[in-house]
Amino acid sequence: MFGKLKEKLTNFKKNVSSTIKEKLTKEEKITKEEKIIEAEPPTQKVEEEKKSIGEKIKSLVVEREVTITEQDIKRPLEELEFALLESDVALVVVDEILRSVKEDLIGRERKLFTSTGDLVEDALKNAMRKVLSVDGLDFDEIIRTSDKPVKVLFVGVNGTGKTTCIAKIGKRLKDLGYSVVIASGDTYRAGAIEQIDVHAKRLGIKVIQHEKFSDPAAVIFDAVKYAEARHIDVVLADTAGRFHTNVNLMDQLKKIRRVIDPDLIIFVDEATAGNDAVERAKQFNEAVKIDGSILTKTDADSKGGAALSIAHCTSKPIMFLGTGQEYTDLVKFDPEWLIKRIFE
Ligand SMILES: Nc1nc2c(ncn2[C@@H]2O[C@H](COP(=O)(O)OP(=O)(O)OP(=O)(O)O)[C@@H](O)[C@H]2O)c(=O)[nH]1
Ligand SMILES: [Mg+2]
Repeated sequence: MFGKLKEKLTNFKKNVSSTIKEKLTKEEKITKEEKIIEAEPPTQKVEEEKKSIGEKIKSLVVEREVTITEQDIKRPLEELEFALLESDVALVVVDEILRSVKEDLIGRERKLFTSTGDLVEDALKNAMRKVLSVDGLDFDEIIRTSDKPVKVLFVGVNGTGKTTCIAKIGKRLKDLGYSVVIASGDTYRAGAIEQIDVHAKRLGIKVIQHEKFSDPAAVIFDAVKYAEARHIDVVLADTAGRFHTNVNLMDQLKKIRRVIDPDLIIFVDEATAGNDAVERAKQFNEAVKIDGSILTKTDADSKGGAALSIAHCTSKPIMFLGTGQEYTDLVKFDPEWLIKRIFE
């Protein structure tokens, strides 16, 4: 997960560290030269002096601090910018990360025994915290506090993992003690009704389904009525994959939203889609106003760009990450968890 991003950030750390090391060495050299000039007369003593000079310089420099200047990190920052763009991090997020890292590092005084790498890592982590943390709803809090049944609608383009997410979340909610019903709202794709049926049977969750090509709003409406009548806690509503460019299908989604009035609309996309996923999230947010995102297939994503960008670009939190094909491959999103993953 995020292997390439990790590698690129490590390079940035190395670059800044070596720049600062060079700077220190230069200063040490100057000190050394000063010391040699002082060392008079040029006898055998000078040789001894030279040998132990390293030790002496060390103690001199220990007291010294090296200040990181804008010039020191100019090149490494340019390389970082390129690396982040290459990792599919959205432009605004790249700018925000660079701004934050710069602000944190420039003017920082690095004592000899503090590692530059640690300083840089802290600055990067801090920048990531800023772009990953947005105000928003906590999934579990919504489920706990909303009037029942809580209606959750899953939207997104084709094949991103919506149905699998519903199964995973259905299991998670059941394990937490909630009762769940699934609305088979993808009445369009061949095999979609059967697919969710298989998941639901395995998990022991009731599914409400209609005929193929029937109105998805009607199916989801029925599922809500079913849940209301039986005091079921949560309705998880599947929808057919659709592109934000398809006006008719987006209108259909707006109709579903009108009819159902969901408590949560969750946009699902695959982390591997990078910038595309972020752009789509923005479009879906404009069309139906999403409450958060789920990024799937993070197990196959080495770039990490979508994970770093999607919350900042939609101002809506990432709620979960899909980390594989098993029902348990679902991680509740926490910026610290992701940051740890990137730097561990
Ligand atoms: N590796 C991996 N595969 C996943 C993950 N989530 C879903 N998948 C796979 O992605 C494929 C598509 O998943 P679906 O859940 O059918 O996607 P969908 O968005 O419902 O697709 P449509 O209904 O066709 O729009 C399936 O083969 C899933 O097993 C994940 O987190 N990791
Ligand atoms: Mg589906």
